[in-house]
Amino acid sequence: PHPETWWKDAVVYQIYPVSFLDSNGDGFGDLNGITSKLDYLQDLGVNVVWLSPIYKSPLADMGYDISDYRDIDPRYGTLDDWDKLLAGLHGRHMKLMMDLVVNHTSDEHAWFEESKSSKANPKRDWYIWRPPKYDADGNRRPPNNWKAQFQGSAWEYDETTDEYYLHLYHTKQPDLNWEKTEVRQAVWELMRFWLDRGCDGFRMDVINLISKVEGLPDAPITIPEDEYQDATEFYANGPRVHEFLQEMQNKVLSHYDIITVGETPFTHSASELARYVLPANKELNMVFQFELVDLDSPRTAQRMPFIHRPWKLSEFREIVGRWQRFKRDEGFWNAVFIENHDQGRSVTRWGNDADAWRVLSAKMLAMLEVTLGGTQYVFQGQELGLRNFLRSWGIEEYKDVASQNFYHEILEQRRKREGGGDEDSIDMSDIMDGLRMKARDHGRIPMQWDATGHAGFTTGTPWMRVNDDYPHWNAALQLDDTSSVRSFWKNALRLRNELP
Ligand code: TEU
Repeated sequence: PHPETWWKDAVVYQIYPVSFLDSNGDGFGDLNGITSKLDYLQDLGVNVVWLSPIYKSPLADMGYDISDYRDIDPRYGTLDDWDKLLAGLHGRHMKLMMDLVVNHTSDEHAWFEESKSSKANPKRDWYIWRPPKYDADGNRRPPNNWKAQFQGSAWEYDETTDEYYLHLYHTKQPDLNWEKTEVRQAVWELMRFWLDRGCDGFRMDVINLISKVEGLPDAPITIPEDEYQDATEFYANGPRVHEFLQEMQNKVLSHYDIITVGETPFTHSASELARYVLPANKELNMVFQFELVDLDSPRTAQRMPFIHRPWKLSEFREIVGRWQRFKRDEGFWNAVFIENHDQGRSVTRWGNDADAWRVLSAKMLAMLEVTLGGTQYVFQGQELGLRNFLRSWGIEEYKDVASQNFYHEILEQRRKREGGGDEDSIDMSDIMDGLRMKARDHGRIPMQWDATGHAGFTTGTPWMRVNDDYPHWNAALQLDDTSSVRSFWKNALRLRNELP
């Protein structure tokens, strides 16, 4: 046990609030739903709950687009409900971790509305604005060739001031300009707002993307037929990121006894990630590295994000082993996870979810996870062995903007290549195969509580279709069954706790 670094021994349970439990019948999960399930979580052996974003948001990227950092979206409840949830957790000696999404805001955030209103506005350079470029024919073009993570250009034109703003993700997620001292101060203040209200730590969304390379140069052309190019090397682990995080440590984190985990995509280099984690650098407790969950992605993942690549057990084992041994003596600390709200279900991807193997596969993966060194993360439904929904579900069942944009961009490309024509005549089966394994939607379907309508998730109409298997695959059945996946997880977590 590590009394002074309690977060090392923690079992963190990630809740995707919109899909956890709906207490008022509007089809969206909410804070009161979560509060009513705290005994379920405590019984499982959870010490910390991490909430994906519950702040005010137009939900263009399901809450990772925040329009007010200091309020709760009415679909999820109120600040009062949040206080009750916190009290319920603290009363059970559990802690609450919030999602900190500060690489970007929503375009509906007051800061952005001011910023876009005029070039003279004091908040103009809180975001990243650039004038258009013009090609030889006089057509208006974005300032550079960077591709957004959700397809298309990373720049959006705004008529008000005849300039483009940078958005690494959705057009409704403009990137904040961290070069600006006032922006950083505003972030430190909103962090203090939640910490002073009692929150016990942060998961920091894409925190390695906050510093962009000076001059925002064009990315090299890796795929000539594509209009926009992978530019991750110009914004992942950028020039000032460690300076910014040390400032955050100094101004905010060091004043509280909390847990911090950075999400650091597009980076498989362990030595690069060590800089965020090694205690001597005074930045974060740990990061989510993606080498393992990217194993079944093709090398062209920036272009074809949701395509599945066959993988070998030997590769899987090598990655796990290497990270377990990495710089242990210098205090590198792992975040152990295999699922989250951006991933297909582990039993489907890394095991076998057919009836004959599903329980065994889910238990095997649970055993792997709990026997690794690091802070343990469990994603909602993982403890039940929930699986991906079926290949037969049509594209309209996929609610994630990343799935939708990917599908439609490819559809459009193929239609052009075939000289226009009817959408239905275009073969998209490879894309549907990919989404069936890897879409973010599979982690986002409603929790399966019991065999009543909509799996007991809601009495209304769920915001997203419930998986078909819920009548025979749900928490109620598994709680009563000592040989279930849920019971295995509970015993495994208890064992882990008893034998550190
Ligand atoms: O995700 C970061 C991220 O880049 C990926 O894991 C993402 O799922 C992938 O690029 C999609 O193609 C974080 C959040 O976890 C995710 O839900 C948000 O959409 C994203 O940041 C933007 O805030």
